[in-house]
Amino acid sequence: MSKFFGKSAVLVSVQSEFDIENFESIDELEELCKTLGIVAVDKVIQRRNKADPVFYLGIGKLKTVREYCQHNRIDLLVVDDELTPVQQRNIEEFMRIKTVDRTQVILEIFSKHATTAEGKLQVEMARLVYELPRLRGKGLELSNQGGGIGTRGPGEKVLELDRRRIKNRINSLKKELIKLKANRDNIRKSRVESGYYIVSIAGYTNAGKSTLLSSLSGEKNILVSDKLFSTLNPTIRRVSLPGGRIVLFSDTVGFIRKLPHTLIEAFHSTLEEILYSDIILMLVDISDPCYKNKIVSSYRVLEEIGVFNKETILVFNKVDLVPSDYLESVRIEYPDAIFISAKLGIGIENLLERISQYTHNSDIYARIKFRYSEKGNILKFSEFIDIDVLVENDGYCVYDICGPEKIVEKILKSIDFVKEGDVR
Ligand SMILES: Nc1nc2c(ncn2[C@@H]2O[C@H](COP(=O)(O)OP(=O)(O)OP(=O)(O)O)[C@@H](O)[C@H]2O)c(=O)[nH]1
Ligand SMILES: [Mg+2]
Repeated sequence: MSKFFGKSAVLVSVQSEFDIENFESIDELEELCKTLGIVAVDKVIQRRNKADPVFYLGIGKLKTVREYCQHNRIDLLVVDDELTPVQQRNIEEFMRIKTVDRTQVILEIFSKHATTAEGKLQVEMARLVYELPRLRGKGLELSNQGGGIGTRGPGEKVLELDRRRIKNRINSLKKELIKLKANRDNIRKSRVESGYYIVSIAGYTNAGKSTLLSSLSGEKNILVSDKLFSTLNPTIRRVSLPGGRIVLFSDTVGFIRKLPHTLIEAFHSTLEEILYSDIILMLVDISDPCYKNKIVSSYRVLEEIGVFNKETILVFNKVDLVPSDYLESVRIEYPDAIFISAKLGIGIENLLERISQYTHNSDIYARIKFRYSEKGNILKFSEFIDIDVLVENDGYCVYDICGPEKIVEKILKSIDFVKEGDVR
């Protein structure tokens, strides 16, 4: 259970005149809060060009919020952006209730949902990087007792010690994560070298990525939940395409608007799974009225992790939740997209067909003539390539094979070929 569970909160957001996205941003913040069990009692949006550097909201607005909170026994203020350490301190002193920002909310969700050793370390790292410039409290209070300007009070020393401790911990976490990354890189390298096609399912949190992986692979054991950020670390499964060819699918951490930088950095090695795939499925929840903005911010995250010029298929999910005329209008607007319901299994064949098309376009072909005794060495790749048997007798075989470049190359290198005239 999160430490904020059951708290009633007011959510505040600053929205500039030009920023149409922010209305949705606060609704999204409400969803994030719900994931932690926080009850959003009210949402306040202030229109101004920029957040106030001292109090985030204008002081007049903040006063109104303070009165509201006092009258309604609100115990938490949640701010829709990352606050500077100064803003956070000022707001808390002024409001006299706990104040958390969007980054803290997301960090808290991540820390609740991290299950793997790597995920836990990644979250701890992100949290410490966030907390380091915000250290205060005991240390600072003590330092006020410590003499006049220019002298370092006892509190400052405590603060300095805390800082050093956190920096040391960050450094040792970095080292541990580098080790884990090396391990992950090796596994990934052997996966990439194996030559199998890898499809990654990317997209906004809650778009239905894990549901899709579960439905494609037939595996029930994949965590699906209406909570945000249920999946943090990558899950990889084998999926067979029409015709029986096996490709690998990976599902990983979801995206969100204003994904905190500390998290992008900490989760970089996890997000890199997307970077090393052959095809990206960009999954979008069609039933979400803000899906267009979510598409934009998902592509932004892809850019941020360095994905350029990669085959990306836009896939609209949850078609079962929208009326058919609405669905039609989206189809017309996005003629190249695929429309599915991962939950009900609608449109899955089209999706697999599209992936098959891609794999066929990337496949390479070879006609090979080899001794019958070599047959087993070819058939062990049969899940990942297409084989057309042209000749097969006790002496030799002639096959047309087509498949991923690396696998076909591997076969060409390892097989003892029969030259013309060797066998009849
Ligand atoms: N109606 C409907 N609900 C769906 C569909 N696909 C997924 N859902 C629901 O959407 C919610 C989120 O699904 P997940 O598969 O956990 O989403 P995700 O993209 O993996 O989310 P994170 O791991 O949190 O990023 C769950 O409640 C699913 O049951 C669908 O096609 N139709
Ligand atoms: Mg998931």
